[in-house]
Amino acid sequence: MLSRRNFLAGSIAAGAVSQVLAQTGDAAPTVLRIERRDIEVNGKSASVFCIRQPDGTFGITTDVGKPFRVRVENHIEEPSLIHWHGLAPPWQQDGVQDVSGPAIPPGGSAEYDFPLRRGGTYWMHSHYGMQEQLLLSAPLIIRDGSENPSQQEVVVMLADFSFTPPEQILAQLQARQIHAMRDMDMPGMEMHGTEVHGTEVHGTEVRGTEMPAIKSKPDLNDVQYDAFLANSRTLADPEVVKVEPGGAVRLRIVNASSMSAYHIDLGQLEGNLIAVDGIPVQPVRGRAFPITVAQRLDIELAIPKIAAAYPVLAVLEGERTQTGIVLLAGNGQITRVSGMAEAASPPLTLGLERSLRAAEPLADRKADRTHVLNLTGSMQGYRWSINNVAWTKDVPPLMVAKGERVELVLINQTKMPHPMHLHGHTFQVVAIDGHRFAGALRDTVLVPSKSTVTVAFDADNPGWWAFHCHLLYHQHAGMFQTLRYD
Ligand SMILES: [Cu+2]
Repeated sequence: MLSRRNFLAGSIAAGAVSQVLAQTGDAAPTVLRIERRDIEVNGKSASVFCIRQPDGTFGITTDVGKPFRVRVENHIEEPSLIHWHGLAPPWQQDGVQDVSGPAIPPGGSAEYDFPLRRGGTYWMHSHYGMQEQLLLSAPLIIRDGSENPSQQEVVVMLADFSFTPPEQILAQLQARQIHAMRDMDMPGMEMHGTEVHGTEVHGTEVRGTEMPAIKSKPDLNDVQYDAFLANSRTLADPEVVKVEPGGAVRLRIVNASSMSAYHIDLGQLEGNLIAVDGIPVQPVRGRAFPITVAQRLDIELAIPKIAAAYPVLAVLEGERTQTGIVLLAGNGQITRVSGMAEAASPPLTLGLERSLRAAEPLADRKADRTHVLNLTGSMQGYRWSINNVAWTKDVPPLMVAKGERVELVLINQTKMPHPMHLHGHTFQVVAIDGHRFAGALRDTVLVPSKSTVTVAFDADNPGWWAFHCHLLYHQHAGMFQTLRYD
């Protein structure tokens, strides 16, 4: 056996995980290849990434009880690393650049092997650089036996797409902020440390905290995308999934977007929301459900007996733009669905979150430790931060101890919403703006502007774990922290 110390030292070198593997099993791993592929968006070809098996299957579908035994092969021209979003692997296999392990070099591979304790709708994505923006993500579905065999499963991966490379998008965001700083450098307009993000996205108007007129309105969508995709396609040429008239469908919706939140619009259908972030909730019936970046929704649908097309749409938060797929029952007619909803959607709220109740909540317990985390932002250089610290490897991790019940109080002091994600653990939403309740179990929670959300988790998976805003450019700019315990 490798000692833990040796293992940690070894994990700096590629191949450490496979050393451990040699001791644990010999069944052939599932191969996942990180590859380039061409897709067509708005009539133009684009080269993006993907994660697929040698037979072309995107991502992986597996079962609880089976080990997650995977070999990731890097077939692209740059290093990469895959994070298993929502799973609780040993931390060295969590796939976060600079935290849990070395990147996989071009032509290299890495092995993963850990038990799957819980079923649900998860996903995988690059946690290296900004590759996630280039669609380096895939579904990760774990069946647990609760599925209804007569129910057809439909996975919908949502993504935001830009022809502009992510590095350039970030540079533009930074340049716009600096430009805005200069514009704001005028008498009576002082900058304060936080809460100065918020230049107008579409033009030259400068907004800031000193202007009371815009205080009530959160800033949304600080990147302007060229397209929004559902299973890599726009509504100009959507994926059409054949379903049975009178049949049952389980939608597994994954918001794999880098920066964009949506309202899922089921149109004339009504659905039962049965799980969020892969974990069962007491069912909620509805036609519209919010989904922020990195979250998942499992929705059961009863397809009417009438042969028809039933679009499942995702309307961009605060905008009219929409994407989606079409469920086609029988020989129904497909009519073209516009890429624009009739009216702009509202900003996401915590209305649904407040009403969600975990099917199996955490045991009732007082917190042993509470961390108050202010979500902070500075316009200068597009620097997003936690407690005014933009993360580097030198930032001390949050301290917790094994066995503790930990609460994180997330106070959003900025004007943008932040979807906050904890690695390696599942947390429960236990308070919104001070009102306590036993909410959903999740791995990613929306913290709207000027709101406070408290989440609780049991420190039962020692290691070094990331906790960050899942908006790609916020995370990259420093709204990132870690927690670490033995
Ligand atoms: Cu953020």
